[in-house]
Amino acid sequence: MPSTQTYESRSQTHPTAAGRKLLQIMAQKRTNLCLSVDHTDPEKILALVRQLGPKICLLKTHIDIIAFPPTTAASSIKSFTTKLQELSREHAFMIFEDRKFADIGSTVQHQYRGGVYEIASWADITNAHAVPGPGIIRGLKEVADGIGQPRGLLLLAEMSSKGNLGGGEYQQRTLAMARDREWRGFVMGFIAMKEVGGGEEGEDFIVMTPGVGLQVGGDGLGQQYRTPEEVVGRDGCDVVIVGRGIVGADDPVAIAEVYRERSWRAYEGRVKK
Ligand code: 5BU
Repeated sequence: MPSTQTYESRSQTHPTAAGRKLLQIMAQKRTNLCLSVDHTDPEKILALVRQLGPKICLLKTHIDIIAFPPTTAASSIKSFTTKLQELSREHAFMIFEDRKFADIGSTVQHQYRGGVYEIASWADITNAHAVPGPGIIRGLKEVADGIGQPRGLLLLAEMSSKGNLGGGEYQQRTLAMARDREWRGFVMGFIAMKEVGGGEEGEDFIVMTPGVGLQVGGDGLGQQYRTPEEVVGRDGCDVVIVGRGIVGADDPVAIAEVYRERSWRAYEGRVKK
C-alpha cells in the first residue's frame, strides 16, 4: 500500500538529515516536483532554475553533460555550482546530482569528492547502483561524513527505461543492502517505480521516480513515461522527476505548474485515503 503518512509528519522522523530537510521543503512549498535540468548550456540552466526555483523541491543535474568553456572549465564549474547553491538557498530546493556511481568504494570516493566536479561539495543528494556491493555505500558515506552538511544517497532499485535489469530480486537485494544500520543516516531512499520497503520498524525510504509525462508514452530510446497520478497516487512514489516535459516546453513555467499541481494533488489524494 502506498504510504499514507504526510510529508510533514515524515519530516519529523526520517532517519536521514537530508531526508528530513527535503520532506520539510516539500511540505512547506507544497511541491513534490524535481526538475531534471537536462540542458548542456550552463547559462540556459541558470536562467531556467531562476524561473522554476519556486515550484520545485529538488533540482536534478547531470554535471558531466554541461558544455563548460574548455580553457576555463574548472573555474566555470565552480562558479556554476556556487550559483546553483545560491539559488537553492534563495528558493529553498535541494540539489541532486544524478551521477549513478557504479564502481568500487575507493574509486567512487575520488569521483564523489574530487575531479573537476567536486560533487560532494555542492550536491545535497546523489545516487548509486548497488551492483558493486556494499563497499560503494561505505566509500561514499566516508566522503559525505567529511563534508559537514547533510548529504543523502539514493540507491537505484530499478530504472524507468524499458528492459532495465532492476526490480524483482535485484531490488530485494538492493533493499537489504540499504537496510544496514551502518548507513542508516545516509541512505535516504531509492530511485524506483513504486514504493519500496517500509516493512521494518522506523524505516522510511523516499522514492524518487523519473519517466514522468503528462500522458503515458516513450521517447524512442527506451524511456517510458507514466503520469503523476499513476506514479504518486497509485504507486506510492514521493518525488516526481521531470526533464524534457518541462525543459523542452515552449512555456516551462506554465508546464512546471501543471506538473506540480497534478503531482501534489495525487499526493493529497493518497494521504487522505
Ligand atoms: P526525461 O526528459 O523526463 O525523460 O528525463 C529523465 C531524467 O531522469 C534524465 O535526466 C535521466 O538521466 C534520468 N533518469 C531516468 O530517466 N531514468 C532512470 O531510471 C534514472 C534517471 Br536512475
